[in-house]
Amino acid sequence: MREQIKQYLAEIDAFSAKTKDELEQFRIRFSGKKGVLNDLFAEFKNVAAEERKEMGVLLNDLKNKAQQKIDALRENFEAEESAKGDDLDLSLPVNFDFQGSRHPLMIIRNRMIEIFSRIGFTVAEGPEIEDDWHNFSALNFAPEHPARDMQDTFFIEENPDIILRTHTSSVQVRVMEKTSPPIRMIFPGRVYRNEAISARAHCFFHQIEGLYVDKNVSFADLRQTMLYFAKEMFSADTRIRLRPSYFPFTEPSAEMDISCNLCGGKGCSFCKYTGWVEILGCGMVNPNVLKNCGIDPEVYSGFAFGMGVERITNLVFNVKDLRMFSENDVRFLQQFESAWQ
Ligand code: 2U9
Repeated sequence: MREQIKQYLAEIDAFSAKTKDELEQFRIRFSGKKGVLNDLFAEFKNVAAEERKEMGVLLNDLKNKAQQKIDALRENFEAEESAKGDDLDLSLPVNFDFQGSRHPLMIIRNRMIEIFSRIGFTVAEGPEIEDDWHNFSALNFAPEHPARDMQDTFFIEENPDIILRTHTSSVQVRVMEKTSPPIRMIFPGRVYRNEAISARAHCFFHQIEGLYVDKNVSFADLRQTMLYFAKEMFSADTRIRLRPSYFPFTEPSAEMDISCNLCGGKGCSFCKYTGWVEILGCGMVNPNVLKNCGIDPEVYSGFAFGMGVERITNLVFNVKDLRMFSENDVRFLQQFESAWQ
């Protein structure tokens, strides 16, 4: 028996299987019901008492070696199959539970970009951390303007001031400093203001601003571009109205209302019975700003506009509380993508 075990150990040691079938044959030969191991254990009953201990150890060692060989070869085959992708079942149904949805602000932002891109506006982005020049000084803000105050703006460093941008106008300055007209671009991005958080205000929001600088750009071009945007964004029968306003970076400046898209201009609680809803600010780029950015105001003129993506999204989707946009509640977020398409 000792000699037999020795031969089997050598056989196990030398064995390797090219196919799973060969491995199965090997398993049956050693571990099967009528296999080598069962035969040897049956014989073990007849071993003389003085040899039993030694034979028991040898027999158990043989049994372990056979099992180890089988396990190792089986693992090799499994690893090979998984590398080939044979265990990938492409017919399994997709798990829809974990599908996300586009954020309502991004749905509206993309729609706005699409509308302006149809009339030749391209997109530019810039840094959220800005210096005083690009956020305030180049834009003709007076030295004592309240927006420069820590109460209104988030400061990262003082003297020289490094801040979180309060509008994307700083990107317009950066573009104008290194591009000569014609410039026809829109500027989407997140902006920050130091405000107490409520249903109507947050410490950050999203803007899209626009800029068109060329020879002979007029207020009529501004008005017609804004009318086109309002009709495409809301509905073809939307009307606009421009009210005089003031911004340091535009002159003349205006605030723009659209006819209320809930009551069609007749008057309702949404438009506070005026028939009009404010959506954006705009104006002709102040000549001082053109000069600050290295563009000759005697040769070129331009219009600019700015609007809050949250405000437009509220109007389109009738969202009442601004805070919903940053709470990450999927029950809120998942309502919009399918409603829009
Ligand atoms: C440059 C020159 C002019 C961008 C403009 C507005 C008017 C405006 C507000 C709307 C709501 C900001 O999001 S909001 O709070 N914006 O009213 N923005 S004109 O004018 C520029 C910008 C850059 C170089």
